[in-house]
Amino acid sequence: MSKLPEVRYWSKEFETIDRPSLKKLQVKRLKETVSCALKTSFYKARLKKAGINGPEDIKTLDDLEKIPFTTKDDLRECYPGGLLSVSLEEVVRIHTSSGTTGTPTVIYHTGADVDRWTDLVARSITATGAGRKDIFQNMMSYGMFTGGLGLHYGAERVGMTVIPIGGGNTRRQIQLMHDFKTTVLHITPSYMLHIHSKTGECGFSVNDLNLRKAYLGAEPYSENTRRKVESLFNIDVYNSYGLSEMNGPGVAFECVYKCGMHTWEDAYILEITDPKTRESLGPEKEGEIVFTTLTRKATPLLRYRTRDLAFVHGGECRCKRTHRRLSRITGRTDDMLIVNGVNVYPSQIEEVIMRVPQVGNNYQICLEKEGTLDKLIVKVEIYSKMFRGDLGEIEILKEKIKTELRAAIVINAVIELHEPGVLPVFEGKAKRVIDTRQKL
Ligand code: DLL
Repeated sequence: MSKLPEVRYWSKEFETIDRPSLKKLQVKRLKETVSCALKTSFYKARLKKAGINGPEDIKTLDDLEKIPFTTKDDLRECYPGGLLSVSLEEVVRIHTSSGTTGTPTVIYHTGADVDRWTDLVARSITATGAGRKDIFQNMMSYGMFTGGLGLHYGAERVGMTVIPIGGGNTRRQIQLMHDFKTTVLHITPSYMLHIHSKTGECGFSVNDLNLRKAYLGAEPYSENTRRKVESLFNIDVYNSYGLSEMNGPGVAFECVYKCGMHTWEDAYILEITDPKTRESLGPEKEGEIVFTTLTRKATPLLRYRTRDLAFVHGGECRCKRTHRRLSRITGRTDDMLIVNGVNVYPSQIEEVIMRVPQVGNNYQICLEKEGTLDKLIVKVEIYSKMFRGDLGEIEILKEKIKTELRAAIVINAVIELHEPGVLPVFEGKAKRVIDTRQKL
């Protein structure tokens, strides 16, 4: 791993813009966004009620507070065309969410919207030190999911050699990584760990690969998982955050210093708000991420509540970018589990199990009812050599994980240890939590 990272910029002027100028730019773009939004009946009614009839009602960033929040339910109610603010002829692309949890949400893009998104991705890739010499294997699925196409266009703009394989087909992935000497991967953390499990089976070791970096995102993962992937593959891992409502990937990305994700504030206004009081929070205080698009014309979104929880790092980054750094996503306002009255986030469980060296590449969190009580079962794959040794060691390991979990989450979990390959594998976003309690 590199010791003294070289700092490169894609659009230095914007990336290192001084904060007062950035704020001025944000006000200008917010006015334009409000104008755009007012073309939809949804925002026209919403903004009018809030006393905003035109861009002239936005004078400073403090005026943002007058704007009501937009929620996922609002987007669903507007499905399919209620938030489209240009004529359909101007639209070149549509992305929708999968709709597995209800009506899908839809985001329309004009050609210029896609172009600006591509530029943000190119900027993000360059911030990690990658460039024209890199071979980029994009293991995120293409299609309505934004992970595939989003990075694809940005990588091509940077001039990388792109392998657009998409998700799945693990053997072929590994073979291509080997044959084309892939240097950079884009992949979910869970699939990355699976790739590691399968590399040996395909007749390769990580030393046969030419991998240097991986962009991991699209699902939550802990700092311990980052470290684990870095040491398993001997590469640098960069966190990448985004959501389809804000285009997709390329909203916030780590630079070579890997100390939080620079959020591209010339394209998005970032707010951290208290999920209960809605009060705006300062640096280092965790709350819900709220975004306002600043450059998107086809589907402007104002103060969109992401339900993702994080905080903004204080201080400046050594790379000299002035865009604030978002912490790792610590959970979602809707993924908190309540186990016998105790609140716990899946990320807290992952943090503990992924620091145990014997733990392999997969785990699952199950919640069941036992009588009137909740039972938390943490199923963990461990390296198979453990099963060949003294079985007493397995019992000791179980106890160790149980004790460490209890110390972190104050819950007595049942620990199940499994051989590799037993738990379900996901080629896209992993489904880690199986909660059957409601069904009883
Ligand atoms: O997952 C966009 C994306 C693709 C981001 C590829 C990064 C890489 P959605 O399918 O709309 O879009 O899901 C967005 O995924 O609100 C978070 O809850 C979660 N998420 C995305 N990136 C991260 C991350 C894409 N780095 C939802 N860490 C978001 C934790 C993440 N959670």
